[in-house]
Amino acid sequence: MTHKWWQGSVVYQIYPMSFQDSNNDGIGDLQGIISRLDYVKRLGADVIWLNPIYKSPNKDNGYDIADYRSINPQYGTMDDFDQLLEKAHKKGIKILMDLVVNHTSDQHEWFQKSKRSKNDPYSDYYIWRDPVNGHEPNNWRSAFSGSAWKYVKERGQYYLHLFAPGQPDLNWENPKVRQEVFSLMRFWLDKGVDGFRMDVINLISKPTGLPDVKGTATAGTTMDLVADGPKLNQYLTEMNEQVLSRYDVMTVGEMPGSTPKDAIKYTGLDSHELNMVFQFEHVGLSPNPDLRLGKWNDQPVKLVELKSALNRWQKALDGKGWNSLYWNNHDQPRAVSRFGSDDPKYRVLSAKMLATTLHFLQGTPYVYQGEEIAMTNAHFTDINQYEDLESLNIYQEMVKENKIVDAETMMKYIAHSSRDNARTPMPWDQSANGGFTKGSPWYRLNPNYQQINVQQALNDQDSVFYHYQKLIDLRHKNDLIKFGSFEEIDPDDQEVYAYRRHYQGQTLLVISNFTSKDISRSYPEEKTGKLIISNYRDDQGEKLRPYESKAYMIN
Ligand code: TEU
Ligand code: CA
Repeated sequence: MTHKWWQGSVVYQIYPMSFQDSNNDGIGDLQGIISRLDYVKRLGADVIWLNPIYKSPNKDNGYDIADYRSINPQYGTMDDFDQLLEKAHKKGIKILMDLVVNHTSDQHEWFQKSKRSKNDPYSDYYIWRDPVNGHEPNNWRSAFSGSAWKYVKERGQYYLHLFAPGQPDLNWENPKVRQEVFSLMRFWLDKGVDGFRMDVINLISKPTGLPDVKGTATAGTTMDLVADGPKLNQYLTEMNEQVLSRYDVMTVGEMPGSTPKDAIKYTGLDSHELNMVFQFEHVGLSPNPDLRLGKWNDQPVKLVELKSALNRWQKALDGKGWNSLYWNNHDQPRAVSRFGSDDPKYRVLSAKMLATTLHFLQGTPYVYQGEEIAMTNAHFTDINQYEDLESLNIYQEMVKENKIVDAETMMKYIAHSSRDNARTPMPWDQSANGGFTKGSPWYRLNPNYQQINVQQALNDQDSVFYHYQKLIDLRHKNDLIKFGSFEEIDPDDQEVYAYRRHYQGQTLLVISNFTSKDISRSYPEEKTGKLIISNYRDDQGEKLRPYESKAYMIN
């Protein structure tokens, strides 16, 4: 296979609401992003993925789109967007848009018309069902608590919403819906955007007959049942034929619950659907043993399980598909808090360790804003400090309504797992509100922004930022890092994540101590290899210090 540009690229993810405010209304915006393009360039990223910036009532921060062809005024205008695209392209940075087409907002014109009556041209744009014995059509649960169905009087029917009630699921069975989606994709591609990150794209084809979840119906078991539906392949093939194949773009499908086998089906090097998927295995580890609580827990991840998840994907896709590599994003707690240590003593060391471990795997790495300065979880303790509907609803459901856990325990789970950990505004410097805004920020900053901010990182040659810069530079210059095959080492080692990459007679050996202890390990090639990166100043061979991470190139 010929190498594609996106295989050698590093993506920087921007959450526009929390990146940089330019007009002091407290909300990040497009001009703010433009003003920070040089920062992204300095890091070395090739592509920016923008979370949704379309018109939206923001029930789910833009993942509820009311108009796919207009910019949310809080972010600016279409003119601002065109400027961003042009300026990014001039600097050699590509722009990836978020495509959210499993559902729309209930404010979208299609839904407004669809809910009016059963005899409207839009009536079949969504998934409507009659009540069954006066109840919901099945037992499916929404990802954001409660039933996945909502009753509408005008039609005397329920509509399906796998996410919030303000996010009705589109009916992909309807060919008109598919044409609408393909047409809006062309609208953005014709403007010159460089591709799409496709939101929950493996949920668009619902299982035939919409059967009940067997056993306990939870958000998680509902998603597992709906994922990878019978017509997903058909829809993605059509999308590729009618749209994607006509442009040189990059696509990544967000696919909760998908396995390497599914990923090869949709992203296989000779399938013509998507380029890569976001899989969830490594970010879904250590769920709560109580199914009803799902992801809400406060237990650390076991290294052996983490390696097993990541290595499985590395081995399965080698030569057959392409991985996307990420520790965190706008839906996940901060990487250093979850997989490393945010204790000030180890924060920088462990963040660099995580970066090295991830960036030397095979695939396209994604850096989520703030990860490059090792931002931490916010450690909020009061439910009033949270903003995201997922956290607020789960607290209401588990503590107030069903009394499944006490408030204090739930607050620990939320502090550990909430998406809000990723959504605190970007701290640029030590000034008020971290230089994010001169107004009043839409969401509170992480209380540690005086210590952890971009200015501090740029002024310190040993910062996490420069470590990422070096990793990205090494990837750009080195075909082994881009394309080398993967070999796992000691999968049962509970303290060290080590692996090898091979390419045209060269080997890369990567060794990371995931603990805060001094330990000792030996690997044969270490003595003959050339150290290419480390998070300590010197190399002590077999001795591995807390969170020590290093890589050797062996010719
Ligand atoms: O996320 C889909 C998803 O499966 C989960 O990550 C989910 O949002 C939640 O975090 C489970 O705990 C995508 C978007 O990334 C997310 O921001 C949206 O809220 C969601 O789809 C709905 O559009
Ligand atoms: Ca603003």
